[in-house]
Amino acid sequence: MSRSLPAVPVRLSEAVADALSDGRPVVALESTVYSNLGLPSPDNATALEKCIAAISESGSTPAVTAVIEGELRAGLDQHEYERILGKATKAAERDLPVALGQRWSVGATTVSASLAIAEAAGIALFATGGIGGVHRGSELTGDISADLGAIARHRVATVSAGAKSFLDLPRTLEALETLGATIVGWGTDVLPAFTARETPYALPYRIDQLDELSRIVAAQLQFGRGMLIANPVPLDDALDQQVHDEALAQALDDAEASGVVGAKVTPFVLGRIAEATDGASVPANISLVANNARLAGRVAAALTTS
Ligand code: PSU
Ligand code: MN
Repeated sequence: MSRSLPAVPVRLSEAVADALSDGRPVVALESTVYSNLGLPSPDNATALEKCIAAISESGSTPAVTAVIEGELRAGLDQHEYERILGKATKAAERDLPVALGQRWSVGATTVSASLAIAEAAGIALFATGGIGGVHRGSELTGDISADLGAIARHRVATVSAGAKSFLDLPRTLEALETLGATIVGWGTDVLPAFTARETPYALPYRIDQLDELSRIVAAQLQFGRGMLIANPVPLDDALDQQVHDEALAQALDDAEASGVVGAKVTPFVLGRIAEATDGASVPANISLVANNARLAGRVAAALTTS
């Protein structure tokens, strides 16, 4: 006799619940990148507004994920946005049971947590900035983001501007392959790295047509698994490569010297890069995350019309 598992409890906003029950397109967003852990204030609010607008303009409904007052949420009401923009606790997928059990007031969901929530809600597309991955020096520290396994495992397609530039990018690609995560480049042959459009690392597939991309996503969803769509930062907003590389080298040195480890590494390094580029990394960051939200919205819309 088979018994079904209890469903993961996700509270949907009215707009998201209506869209899902009508079969209209929905795009999930994470909340860590918009919190004090991702972007400095007030740029975080700008980024969130732009992502929401980009999804709406594409004809899809935005569903920001978060933990609020001990509940998993997909879709927040306007007055609730300020909760995630402020001080929040980082919640990866493994933290969600604790966030529920301890009734966290605000948990900012990372990529892995957002994917778990999106899948439970039945949302097929998810947009973020740059995913977490295999950290440099992981052969010693073992630091590999839970984002990677979550991208492969959950039945949701993720749009990101490749992986964050401070990661070990070749190992990140290898890990995605090992996990069985399908990965395609949107208009690119190589892996983009966040504020950089290009890296030397080839992707297995380049896709240039939206209908082709949406057919691939539809097929992937039939397998009940997830995939990564690597979408380069728009040309005009990419960070100068040399400026970026210098800031990154400094940020990584600082992280090591300060003994930062674990979940604190990503927020620390992102903050140091913003400082070292005199804030130039921030407009690039806003542009790429909105660009990903737009593409996710277009794919979600194409999926429902095909
Ligand atoms: N990309 C950004 N800013 C961020 C993150 C990604 O531009 O803050 C967050 C995402 O939520 C991602 C998380 O899931 O960092 C990865 O953290 P870690 O490396 O600790 O797994
Ligand atoms: Mn980590």
